[in-house]
Amino acid sequence: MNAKPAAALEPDHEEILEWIEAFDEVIDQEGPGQGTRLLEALTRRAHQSGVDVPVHLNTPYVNTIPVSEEVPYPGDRAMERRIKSLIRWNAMAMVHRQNKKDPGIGGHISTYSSLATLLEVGYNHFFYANHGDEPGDFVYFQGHASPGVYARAFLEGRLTQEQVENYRHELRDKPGLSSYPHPWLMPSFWRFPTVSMGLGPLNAIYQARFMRYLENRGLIKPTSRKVWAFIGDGETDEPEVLGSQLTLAAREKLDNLIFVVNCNLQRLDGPVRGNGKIVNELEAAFRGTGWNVIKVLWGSGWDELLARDHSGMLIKRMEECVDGEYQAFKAKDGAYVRKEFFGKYPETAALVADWTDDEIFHLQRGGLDPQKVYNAYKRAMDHKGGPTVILAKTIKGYGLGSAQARNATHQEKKMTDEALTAFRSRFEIPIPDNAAKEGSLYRPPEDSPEIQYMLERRKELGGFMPKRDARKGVRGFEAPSLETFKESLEGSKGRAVSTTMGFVSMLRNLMKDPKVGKLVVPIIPDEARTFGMESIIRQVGIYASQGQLYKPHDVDMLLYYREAKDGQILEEGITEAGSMASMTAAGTAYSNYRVPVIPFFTYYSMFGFQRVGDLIWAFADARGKGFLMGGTAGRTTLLGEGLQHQDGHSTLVASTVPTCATYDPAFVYETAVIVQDGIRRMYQEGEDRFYYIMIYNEDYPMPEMPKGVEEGIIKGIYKYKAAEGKKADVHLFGSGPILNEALKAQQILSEKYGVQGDVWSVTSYNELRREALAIERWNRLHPAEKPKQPYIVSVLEKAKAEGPIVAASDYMKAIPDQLAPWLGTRLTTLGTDGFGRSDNRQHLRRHFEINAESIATSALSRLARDGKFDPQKAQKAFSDLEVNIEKGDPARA
Ligand SMILES: Cc1ncc(C[n+]2csc(CCOP(=O)(O)OP(=O)(O)O)c2C)c(N)n1
Ligand SMILES: [Mg+2]
Repeated sequence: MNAKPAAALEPDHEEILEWIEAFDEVIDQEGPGQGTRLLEALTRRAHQSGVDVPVHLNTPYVNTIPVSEEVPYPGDRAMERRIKSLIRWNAMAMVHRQNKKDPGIGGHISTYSSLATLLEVGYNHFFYANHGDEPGDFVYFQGHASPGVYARAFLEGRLTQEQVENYRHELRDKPGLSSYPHPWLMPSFWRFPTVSMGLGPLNAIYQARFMRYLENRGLIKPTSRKVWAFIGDGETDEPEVLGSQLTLAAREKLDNLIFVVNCNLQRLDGPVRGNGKIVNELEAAFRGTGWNVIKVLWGSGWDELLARDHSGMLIKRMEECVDGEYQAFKAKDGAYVRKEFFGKYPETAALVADWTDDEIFHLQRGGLDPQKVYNAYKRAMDHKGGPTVILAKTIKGYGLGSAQARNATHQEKKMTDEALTAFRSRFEIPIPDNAAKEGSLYRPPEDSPEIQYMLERRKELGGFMPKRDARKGVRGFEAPSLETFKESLEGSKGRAVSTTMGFVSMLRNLMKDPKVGKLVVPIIPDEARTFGMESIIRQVGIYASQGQLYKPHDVDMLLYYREAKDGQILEEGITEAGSMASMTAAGTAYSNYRVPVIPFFTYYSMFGFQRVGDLIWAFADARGKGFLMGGTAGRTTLLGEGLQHQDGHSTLVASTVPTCATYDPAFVYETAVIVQDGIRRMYQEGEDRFYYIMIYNEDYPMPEMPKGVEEGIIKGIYKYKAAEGKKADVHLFGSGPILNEALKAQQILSEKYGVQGDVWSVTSYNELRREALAIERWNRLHPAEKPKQPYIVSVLEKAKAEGPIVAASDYMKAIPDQLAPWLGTRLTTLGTDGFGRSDNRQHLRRHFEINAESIATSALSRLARDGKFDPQKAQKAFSDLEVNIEKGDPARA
């Protein structure tokens, strides 16, 4: 035991020194365990005596693992260094040559240069592609480090020279590698899209949690596989990283989760915390939430200096320097470090007095020292009962000569000839000057010791990584037939119900299905009661890894709050981001676990696409499947709640996601047809798509499904109610509950104005548009051939539907406007553009001009303009039907 460091901090305090000596004695004689007990007892005593106990979440600014506890490195250090150098070269060369060839094409060299050791130790010793018959680990890579991941795969022989040389040239005859991890673009390679900062760590936490869910529900065998997430230190500023999910990981005791934060102290523009220390901030945040924190700050060269630091001044100096200084130490040289770091105190200066400047400069950061990194990983692997974060201090742009640790390092993409040859020499790449200057790739022969070592290590660890199972469907999966949804197709027999209630009953029945029932994963962010899902809670229980440790107060009631270890519902609490991360883990399980679970994430539609849109985009990239259920949908159907809650636009945002099929059904049977077909297409046919389906809370009688409408429901439109006995003068398109307004308008028009209208249910403008665009494209590319007809055109033609069309929905006018290219001037759209208001449905629909009266007057107005109706009568209809023509435009109100 060494009491001296404390002496440095408390030089004149005899009493404190005596206490420390006594404490040291206890530890010497009875061991560290007794030391902990003593401190705990003292803390308790202090609390009892009203003495303030300072809360310190930071430990000294040194490595968490003392040298005495380190184990020796198991690999061939020299060989691994050599391999790492080869990867460094190829990663850098790949980016450099591309930018030389195609200026501005981009790519990053400095992130990987800081991360190389952290990844290589993992690749050589920790990342299992599979454990015997068990599946392997999941690794979330820092997106900007992808050149390093590619360079390794190139050396392993997994990627061809051509692919690498076409890095960021994906659209060439021989397509190259994608910029970042994108399963959409490289489906057999990347599993997890991470490059939108913050999403990787969030998804990793929920992935680790979902792994436990699958185990506890008996859907996979318990596994020792780990989830590794590599995160930038700058990235930790994203709320998704240090948000509430950190406590979830600790609460759920996720010892299958390891975060590695690459603390290179820099982000894009400059230092992450120039005036402070990012490691200390993160240590406090993670320790405060109950994570196991392992700091890897100093390389082995420092061990000897720390051992000789009898004055404690070296640790003091380490503590007091801020990150801006640490960055400068690595941007400058040994003389600078001697002067500015060691030179501050005579004691520290003396420690390196007989060292050369070079020796000082080569004192390494912990995250670049394989010995230190190996020990941290090993300890993380062995840790039980909770997640681990490794805070590894590195250097941004390590080895890039004059670009190392500069503020502009992140944007470095090209190097000068001198820098290239220097890099080549430093990392001992056996290529001549001219090849180095060109940034030529270099792969040693297949039988070289380097390649053989790499291959042997990966063989030992079960194969290559990253790797994604790109098989489409899951063999043997059979979607439930429409018959399974019988109850939903039969209508409500006159009872007024909402499409949300109908959906909940459907879900309940689906979960009873002997085949797919257990695969359903309902996900809810604290809105189960809003959606009337209490019965499901009782039926299948809420997933709780610890079971239910209390007797719920409502246990005597039929629908009590049931939590269970094998509960099926993921009740996420108030976190749409966390819920979407669960959705992502579940929606990609068909590939990651080969278990085709079917998630239904049901939430307030307003808090989906606009709140967690980026997560949804990444979900699509990851080829996620499943159902997003937009609850309390519609700007006027959700009454009372007002501007922040009433959603009239999420379907528009949803239309921007290429694999998302958006539906706005009016009746429960429509929802059933869409869900059944969705399950078949996604899981049986293996289509890469997911669904966004609106569900509303307005009650009305649900009709029985008419015959022969299935195709129309799925494609997006069918005639629901024809004009009685006569040919229609107008066509009224309605979606969701606004279909009822169209039906009322049909009646008004016929009864009061002798105008006949057909009513159509449009379940998806977006699907209709997509199909039409695809047809248009074909027509455009084949001018000499007979043009094909989009579905929307052929449906109307077949029905001989002529005359104006008035389309109304509870969403923005831009939704039906999507069909304007094919419906031309026939189309009048009514929608809910503008901010919502708190009021009841009647007033809201009048305000947004989508009520029956507005639809009817729009039809008359349009007929009048076409010369098919008397304009004066049309004008009068507005006052007769109380449609105020003087009020302001709701779009701007
Ligand atoms: C959500 C999001 N915002 C901004 C960016 C742009 N961006 C790319 S890298 C980067 C800096 C990353 O710094 P850090 O996380 O410290 O990683 P490093 O490269 O230093 O390892 C930024 C801001 C992004 N990719 N995603
Ligand atoms: Mg950084």
